[in-house]
Amino acid sequence: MWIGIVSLLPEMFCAVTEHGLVSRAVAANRLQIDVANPRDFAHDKHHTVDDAPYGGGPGQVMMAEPIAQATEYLTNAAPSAPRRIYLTPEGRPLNQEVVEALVSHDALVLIAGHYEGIDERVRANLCDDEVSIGDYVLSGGELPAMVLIDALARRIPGVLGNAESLACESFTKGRLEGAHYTRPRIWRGEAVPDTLLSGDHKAVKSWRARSALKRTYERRPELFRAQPLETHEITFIDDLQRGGDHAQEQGS
Ligand code: 4H3
Repeated sequence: MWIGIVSLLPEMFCAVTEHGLVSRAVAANRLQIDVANPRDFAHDKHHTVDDAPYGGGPGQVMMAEPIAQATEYLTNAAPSAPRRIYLTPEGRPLNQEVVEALVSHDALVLIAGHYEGIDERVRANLCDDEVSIGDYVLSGGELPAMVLIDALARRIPGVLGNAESLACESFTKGRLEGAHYTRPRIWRGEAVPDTLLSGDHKAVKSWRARSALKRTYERRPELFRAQPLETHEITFIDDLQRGGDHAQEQGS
């Protein structure tokens, strides 16, 4: 996968390109990242990239031409026609489904704005998509772009190692993850649930499914709308509501 980034603060992306999973994806040649700075495409003496908004009011707006040229430079550098995405609170909410759809693209250009935002004509003519990482406003689109890059990188085939495998993730679709434990077996007086030590793979699998279900029921019950409860899950939820859940015991 190839990702181009339009940003006034290119150095910020070192946070992902030089550390962790994304840097490994780049080193393994499964991901290429190219950054273009609109300031390098501003041809006046002061390399101006922002101006006052028409109609007045506070703040500045990113001028159309420098962003357009940076976007077009990256579009030409891409290995195939990129999907061009503006990061903005007005965009489609990012979720795993959006990540899975975007990772199927060979090339993306992510546009990070600053100030009050970018000139509307760039959005209308040079962007194919708008994505939001949540209902809050940030000072720039760089952090949302990095959030998207991380979420994409871990879905590129061959990027996750064995230790981070996705084997579990697919079959718990539409549920939060359940509880996880590692050594020591007793930590500050608190023991790991017995089932997880039993060596009974079927029992462990069922314990984990119940742990995930309990957490989803307690914290994000609206997730059941998209991924409805199956019959055996309803039985477990009924048990939970009755204050039961004896099979689960501690820590779920
Ligand atoms: C995205 C971008 C929040 C998000 C962003 C989000 C700065 C967009 C500027 C930049 C505009 C003003 N904030 N929730 N901020 O994904 O270019 O909003």
